[in-house]
Amino acid sequence: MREVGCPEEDLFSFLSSKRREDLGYRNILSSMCTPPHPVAARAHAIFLETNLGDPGLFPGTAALEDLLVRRLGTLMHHADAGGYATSGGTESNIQALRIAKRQKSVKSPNVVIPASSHFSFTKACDILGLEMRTVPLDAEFRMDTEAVDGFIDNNTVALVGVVGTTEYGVVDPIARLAEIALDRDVFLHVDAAFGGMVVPFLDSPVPFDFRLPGVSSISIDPHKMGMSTIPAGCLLTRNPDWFACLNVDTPYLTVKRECTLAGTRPGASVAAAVAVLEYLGMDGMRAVVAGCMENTRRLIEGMETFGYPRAVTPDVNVATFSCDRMPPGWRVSTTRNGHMRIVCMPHVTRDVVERFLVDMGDIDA
Ligand code: 0PR
Repeated sequence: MREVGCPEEDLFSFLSSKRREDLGYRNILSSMCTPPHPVAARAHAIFLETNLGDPGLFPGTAALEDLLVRRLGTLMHHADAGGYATSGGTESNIQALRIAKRQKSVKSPNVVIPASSHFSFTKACDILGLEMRTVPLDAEFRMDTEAVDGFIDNNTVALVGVVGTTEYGVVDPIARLAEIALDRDVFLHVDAAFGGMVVPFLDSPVPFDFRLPGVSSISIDPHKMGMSTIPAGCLLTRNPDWFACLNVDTPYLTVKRECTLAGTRPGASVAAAVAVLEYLGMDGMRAVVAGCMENTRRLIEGMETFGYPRAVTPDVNVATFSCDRMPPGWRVSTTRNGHMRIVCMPHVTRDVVERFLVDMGDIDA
């Protein structure tokens, strides 16, 4: 550290210069994050110093966390779901598997997950000492439910399905997984970190949530399609009491027990998440999602006109292509199978899609 502090103006010109080194979202087509909605940014600023790790000091902010859980629980067709605001999909997935592991005491626990699952499950299995059993995908990159049964045994503590896969934007056959989970008496965790804020707002959403009796828990991230500030995730459970198995004593806090993974937790991004849901409502979210899906379809159509076929028709706003050319100045990503991947987040407007297609056309010309 400096012996003597630096003048504020110098400090901020230094910080601004660093910030200018960041890429603007304008040309980023690879991200599942997006600039926060203006009401999210405004709410965030009001709650900067709030800490949900000691909720008795911030009862107003804690009530907003409860409201977030109730709103997302209702969206998932279970207003009384248990839950808390996590730092994102990774923490939600770790905590869901912790609960599942606690619920079934076996010597060599394993989890059965699709090959498409997010790498947060690799971290979760490492931390929790779980064997990760990876189920292959079908031709459309969905978990092959025919194969699932063969991977489950008496040591299986959880089955996982994904709603809106990170790389191909497809939804696993959750209804079938829920049947298998009930039949084999296994905890079913649904990773809807991305798709949880998309699928419910589609014209004809496939059921994937607590309406299916076999679904035990759901990850859903406001800091992705919920346009909140970072970090804002949420883990929901069918039974609120399930969190008790994670409790540790916190004798000197305003609460005596805590089930969260993090101790100090931001209230600002939780207020931001609530702000977006309240401001937009179902109608507003439907409009945002309809726009993203429309842009996804237009992008696919445009790319196919250039001779770059889609890898799969996605269920959410993630488009993938057989295409090895990249127009300069754009950020796209490449899946593990070598497909070009573009996430049509709210900042990827129709204009952005058209500009991208013009640039793609130019490299071909
Ligand atoms: N589950 C799914 C289905 C996800 O897609 C992700 C993240 C997670 C869990 C983990 O969520 P957190 O990152 O919130 O812990 N998916 C994105 C990805 O890995 C995250 C991301 C977002 C990466 C923006 C890059 C980026 O620029 O691609």
